Amino acid sequence: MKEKIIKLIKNANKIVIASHINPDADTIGSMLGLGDGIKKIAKKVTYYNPSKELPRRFDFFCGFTKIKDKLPDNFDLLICVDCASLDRTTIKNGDFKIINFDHHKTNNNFGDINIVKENYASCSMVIFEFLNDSQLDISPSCATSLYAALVEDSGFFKYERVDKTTFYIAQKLIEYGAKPDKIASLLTQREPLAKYRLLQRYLNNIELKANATVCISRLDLEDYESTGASVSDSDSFVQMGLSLATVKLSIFIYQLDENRAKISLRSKNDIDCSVIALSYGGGGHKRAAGFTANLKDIDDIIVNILKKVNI
Ligand SMILES: [Mn+2]
Repeated sequence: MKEKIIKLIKNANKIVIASHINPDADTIGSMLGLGDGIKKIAKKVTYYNPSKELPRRFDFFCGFTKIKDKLPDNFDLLICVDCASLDRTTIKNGDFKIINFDHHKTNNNFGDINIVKENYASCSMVIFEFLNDSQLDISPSCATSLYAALVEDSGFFKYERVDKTTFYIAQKLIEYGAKPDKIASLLTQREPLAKYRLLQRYLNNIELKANATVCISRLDLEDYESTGASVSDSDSFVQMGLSLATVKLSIFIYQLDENRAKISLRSKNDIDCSVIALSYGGGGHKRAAGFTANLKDIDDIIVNILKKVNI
């Protein structure tokens, strides 16, 4: 399989590496780390992300400024990273081969070649393994992007899929030049005040339901506008709801535009967020998942989720 991928990369005239909409550190770090790793064997690589705005926190990843929100007119190979389905990239099928590197259990194997490791805590671990096993160069900047992706997607080694392989790959990335203290500081200690103004509102809006086992909070467009914060500033808030002692499911609803909101889910114990998200057309992992819905349907959806989880 790896040889086949190397051959496809070497033979392609134009390669697009694509990351998912509403990007997180894992999709951006996997994309840029992979691009850096294959630069000696690839003719031309374009980094693609469909979002208009990228989180500034990732600006230390190698190649961050080269990410485009437009596709080249033509390309013969598409490599998707951290995408459970092709529509996460917003790219439609076309006259090109697709390689799919991922770690989502909900991945629908949309590629011509699929390397999906659902036991891995991050997609960047899948990318590391591919580069390492193929004897491709892993530069310090490549290791930095892959390590940053790994620590952020694993909640700094806190989440369920963290195991000895996670630490083994983290160790290898440190050997290749990733600096854990610097990366942690760059990821977590450059927050804008607007984010904390928005967090005040998130905390104020918290409601506990179902015997305080479900935490629900909601932010509207007005909250983002009046604090000056962006949607990506609230990415981590849902996790705070889950930090409460009695809470087993944290639900965070945030408005995307006039008609739609995103519902983000995090869980402890046996609640499978990906099953809930899938039933509303979204996806994700057991402990972390999400979906988009019409504003007018939100209240009914919440009632239904509360019925379903049964805690
Ligand atoms: Mn991921």
